[in-house]
Amino acid sequence: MGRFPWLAFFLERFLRFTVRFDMGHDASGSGGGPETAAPGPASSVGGMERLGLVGLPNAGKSSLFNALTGGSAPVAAHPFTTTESSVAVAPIPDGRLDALAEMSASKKVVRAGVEVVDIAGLVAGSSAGEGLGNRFLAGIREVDALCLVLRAFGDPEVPGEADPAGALATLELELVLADLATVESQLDKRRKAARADKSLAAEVAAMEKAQAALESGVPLYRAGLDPEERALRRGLFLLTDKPVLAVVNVGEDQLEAAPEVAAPVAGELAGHGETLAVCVQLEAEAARLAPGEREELLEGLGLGAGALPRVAAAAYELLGRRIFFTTGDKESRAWSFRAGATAPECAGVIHSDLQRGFIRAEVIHWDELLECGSWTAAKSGGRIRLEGKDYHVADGDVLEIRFNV
Ligand SMILES: Nc1nc2c(ncn2[C@@H]2O[C@H](COP(=O)(O)OP(=O)(O)OP(=O)(O)O)[C@@H](O)[C@H]2O)c(=O)[nH]1
Ligand SMILES: [Mg+2]
Repeated sequence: MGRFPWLAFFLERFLRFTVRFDMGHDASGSGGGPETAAPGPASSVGGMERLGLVGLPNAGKSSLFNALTGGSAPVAAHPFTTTESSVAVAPIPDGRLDALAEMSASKKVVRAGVEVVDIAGLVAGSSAGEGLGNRFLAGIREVDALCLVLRAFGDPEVPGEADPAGALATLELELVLADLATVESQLDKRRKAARADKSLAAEVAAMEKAQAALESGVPLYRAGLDPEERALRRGLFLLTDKPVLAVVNVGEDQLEAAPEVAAPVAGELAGHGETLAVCVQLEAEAARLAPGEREELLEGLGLGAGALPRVAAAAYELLGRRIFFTTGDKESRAWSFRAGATAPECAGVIHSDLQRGFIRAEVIHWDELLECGSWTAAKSGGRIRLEGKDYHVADGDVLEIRFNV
């Protein structure tokens, strides 16, 4: 069995690879600390991607960051409380992982996570140096997707406007201006280079399309551009060339009318990004409570499991991430992988040896496994499929990897 006979023994004995996809419909939000999936570059199959919180000062970005990650970024009722980005991992609440852990009587539960970055606030004119100036640029450049935090709550103690659609327009204008400056500074150079090297023509065309959209004030995430061409602009690190979602931060007094309050933003972003209405303050307070009390508070307010599982799930969907599980008596674990990955690639998220020595995957849908009650019962009932190297791991699959190194 190669260099790691103990590993093979361990895996044979304990690991059941369970692959599934869950958008958190029944997410409980309970249990599990801010544990992380395997770290790695964002472009890799198993790497963790970053969601950046972007908004005007006092929109509630740091409050949302703390609620999602259990972090302690400073929150205060004055603008520009946040001057440097903070990064932390938000665990993805996952009811199905909990169910698998219960089935396996796992001693430990490890959730998948998404990295969240709390970025300094933007103001009108930021792209030209107002407020904290260009500081936001670097923060936004290094994330894979944007979460626009838009303030709808009114509070005389907290300076700033309660105008989510207006905030969206202000933010988008600053991001567009910053992107336009980037494109314009590069386009002539690339055009010249393309005269000598014809293979650069497609890149120049992709830049020109971006320039046209930006000049008409449209952020690239809603310009209807060809997704394939995004890759050609990657080197420009454009701020609006990333997927987006919006969180409209509603006040406690707006909870009942939340859909109407968020409607103007939802209308603007329709077809380009999801809009979620969230009372960030309430969620942040609930997140600080012990699990039992948290559910009681949220359910008492008619908020079900709260909005954080929805935000985390929307971020996951936006980033094109999926989750697979390992489950056994030692631990049940959710692992993150890039949508469309094959069974060997997913095996490699756990350990490179599993990818290298991949033989086949035994596959069952996660809820079928639960129905069977155990892997052994599923197997003896003939419910397990055999899949090879080309198998694309599908939402809701359960796998056991056979390998030999
Ligand atoms: N009433 C009310 N206050 C809120 C809500 N969300 C945030 N706040 C308050 O608004 C103030 C600003 O919140 P932060 O989370 O610091 O906002 P921020 O967007 O990080 O602000 P900067 O870092 O200055 O850009 C704090 O006093 C929060 O307690 C809300 O839903 N309702
Ligand atoms: Mg802040």
